[in-house]
Amino acid sequence: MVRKRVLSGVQPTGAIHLGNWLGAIRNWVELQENHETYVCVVDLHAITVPHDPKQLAENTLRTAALYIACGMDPAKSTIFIQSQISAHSELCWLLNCLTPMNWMERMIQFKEKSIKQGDNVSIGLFDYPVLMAADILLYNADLVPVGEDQKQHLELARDIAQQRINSKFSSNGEPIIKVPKPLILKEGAKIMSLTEGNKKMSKSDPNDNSRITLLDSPELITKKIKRAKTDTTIGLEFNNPKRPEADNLLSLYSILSGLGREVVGKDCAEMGWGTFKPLLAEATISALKPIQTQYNELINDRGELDRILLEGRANAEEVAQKTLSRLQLALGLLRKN
Ligand code: AQP
Repeated sequence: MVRKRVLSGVQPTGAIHLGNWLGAIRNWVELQENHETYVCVVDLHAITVPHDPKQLAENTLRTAALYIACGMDPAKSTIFIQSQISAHSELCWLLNCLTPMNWMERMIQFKEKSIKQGDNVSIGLFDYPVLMAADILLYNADLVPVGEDQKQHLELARDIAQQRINSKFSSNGEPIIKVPKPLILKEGAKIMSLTEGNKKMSKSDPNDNSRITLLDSPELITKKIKRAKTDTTIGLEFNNPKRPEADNLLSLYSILSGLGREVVGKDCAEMGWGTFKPLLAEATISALKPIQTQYNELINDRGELDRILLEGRANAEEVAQKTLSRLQLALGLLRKN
């Protein structure tokens, strides 16, 4: 049976945290078992906001190593760095010329992210969804795992592929570009900030205490959990909108301990925060330990990491160049013989 192709990625905008792992990378690890999985570190997206070049290079490498440490298997998946495949930027330009401005003006994430940047909003940030469309369309992805915040961007990629490319430029009725579908995952884990229960955990939150990163030491994890925002109610519960912190920390505990929601819901129903927090800290430290061990091995064996990324790059390059050439031809751009 032909396996469906999936594409996804994370921006190296900071240290990978529990939200990135539980909401994204963990799902890829399952998907790679019966899908053809392409995952990249989307460093070109990371430069759409102000960045430190040294930090970006380091975060890019760390993110790739963490994909593998979390269980992405180079023998099953293609793992690569976005900017090393020039076709992403080239396709982005072609798509820019085909995408109506008013489609872009509707993008909610741009409106939200641009507010954060004040006067420093780049054209790249505005163009982010087109670059994301290029990422997806280059690899003929059948499916793209998307959370609520990325649904609109995937819709844009589908509209560009269908309405602006296939229906306008196909000379024989055959699609030039595959139109991807969203992959809505069963149990989408949205992890919230440790310091504000209604805000998602985020790499770029200026408050380090708002997130637990996958490389935090046991001491730091314990300290961050100890400081995490709580309320004055005794007993923890899921789904009480007035208690977002309780819901978030209990959800984290149910996933990280492996006990599941039903068990922890019962076990913690009458527990005070002082008893609960050390349990959560212990579960977090244990869950991250194997990842940290594998990460340390890999990051200290640069030869192996480079080899994996080079192989991923070669696989990705082959597919990406074919798609790019198809569209270049369809648009009337003369190709080299
Ligand atoms: N808090 C979260 N809970 C669940 N999933 C999350 N993801 C991010 N935060 C959470 C998922 O991780 C992937 C990474 O996406 P991204 O790097 O492209 O950007 P993002 O969603 O904007 O992630 P961050 O960590 O919040 O980064 P910054 O601060 O740079 O914007 C996506 O699949 C996302 O759903």
